[in-house]
Amino acid sequence: MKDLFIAGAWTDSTAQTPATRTIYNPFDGSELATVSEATAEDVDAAVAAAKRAQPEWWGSTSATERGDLLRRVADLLVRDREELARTECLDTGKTVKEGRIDVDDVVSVFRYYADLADKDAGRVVDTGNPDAISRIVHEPVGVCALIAPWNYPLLQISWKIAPALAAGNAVVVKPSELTPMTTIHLVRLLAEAGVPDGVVNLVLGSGAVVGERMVSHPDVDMVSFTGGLATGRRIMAAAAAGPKRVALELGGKNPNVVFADVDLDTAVDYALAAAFLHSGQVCSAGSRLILHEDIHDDFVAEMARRAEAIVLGNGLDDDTECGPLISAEHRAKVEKYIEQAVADGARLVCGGTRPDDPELRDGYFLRPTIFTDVASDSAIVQEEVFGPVVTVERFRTEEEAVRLANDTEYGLAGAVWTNDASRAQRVAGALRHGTVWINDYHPYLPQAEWGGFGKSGIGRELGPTGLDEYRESKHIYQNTRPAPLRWFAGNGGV
Ligand code: TXE
Repeated sequence: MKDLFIAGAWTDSTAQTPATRTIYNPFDGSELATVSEATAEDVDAAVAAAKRAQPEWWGSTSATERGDLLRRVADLLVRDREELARTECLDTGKTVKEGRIDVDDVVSVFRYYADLADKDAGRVVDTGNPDAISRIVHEPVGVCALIAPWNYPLLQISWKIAPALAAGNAVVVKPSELTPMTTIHLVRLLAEAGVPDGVVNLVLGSGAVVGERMVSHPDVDMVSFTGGLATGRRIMAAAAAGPKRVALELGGKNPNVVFADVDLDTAVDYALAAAFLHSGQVCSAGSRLILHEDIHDDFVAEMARRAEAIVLGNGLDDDTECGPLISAEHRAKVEKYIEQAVADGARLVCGGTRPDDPELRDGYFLRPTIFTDVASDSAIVQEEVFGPVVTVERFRTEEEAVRLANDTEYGLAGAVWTNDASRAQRVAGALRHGTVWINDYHPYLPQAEWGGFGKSGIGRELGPTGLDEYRESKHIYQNTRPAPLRWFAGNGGV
């Protein structure tokens, strides 16, 4: 079992006793694979390989060539689409259909950064002096540590790898210890596409050992992390010792605001997808539904009816609409939030328990759950639950809707539903969230920045800004007619 990729070679852990980790299928708890578990020394070797390889990679390739390489990776992802989608399903519990959507997204992200790689070579700056030339060029940051979570393993690591390579960096990659399988596959494809040895390195293992070593390593110039707020804080604190650059995507508590003038059928349909896609384990999940009081009761009744009908099951089955949560521990955490909400006086409209179906007994399932009559300052409304749980609040005025939608420490994404075009623009403008959808939920585009206000993080992924995260700007100034300055008049007796 050689699952670590260091300096262009697949290697095993250097641990004294062979270190491995078992990967489980969250649908039934069955064993999926056993993979190598890296040590801190393996991380050191990966960082050293990246540090050696990066100057040569940057110095010997043009931006166009780096773009061509990313395009070859995209083609290989297309070739392996079905296998990747299936692996993602087995590893995360999501449906194969969702797995395919993830692969398609990743393909378009690699193609987007392939196209962008050579489009911005910097700019010329006016010096105000005819004898001076000034320009801004972009250079890579250096060695980047890329750390991803378990909900969208292939997608989230690709959002980091593609721009990092386009910019000429070398990377050390760590997927979540729960879901390494598609990242291992992706690294194989990167090697097949011709990434030089040492430019992409893969280490597997826990956050406490492998992640911490990546973040604290003095030769790592930047950390890009997607995951939970508590871990994000630790990473930022560790990076401060460098100091080194950080990019953080830390989740959200995202409002979905619905005014009374919308088509109820459509808005309910989207509210279900917003809240329950991938069992709510989505950083932008619409977990805070904010309804106009005139439609509140009808909306909730219809949404609950449809939520009860969501087909839970094995992601490999065509008729499954929702898979399990990622692990027993994570489900227990979500169940605690549900218990607490009930204790706090929220009204449980549907769900709140595990399904009865004996076929789902061994998986980490939870029924789609809706709470009404929630206090806006309660944990269920304010904290990221990251499960199939949505809270419903009601509003009377536009002002109240905006206040509720912004009543969060997070600020990743949100939506407003209305047929009043002016109101839609007013509300979208007033929301303090990194992405706002009007009459939609969840779409994102490789060419549009993704990231959060407030505690949702620092920096942006995707779009041109997603490339800038991995570049330094350098100012090169040339005097074309150098002559003595005589600033110090007495100097040299002149
Ligand atoms: O994530 P962690 P967890 C949220 C969600 C969830 C909570 C905790 O609310 O309930 O986070 O999930 C690595 N140094 N999100 O504990 O710990 C870890 O190995 C360096 C939102 O599973 O953030 C994994 O690779 N790395 C989110 C990655 O960090 C460390 C998606 C994410 O794990 C580390 C997932 C350390 N000290 C959870 N500790 C989103 N933004 O989409 C852990 N890691």
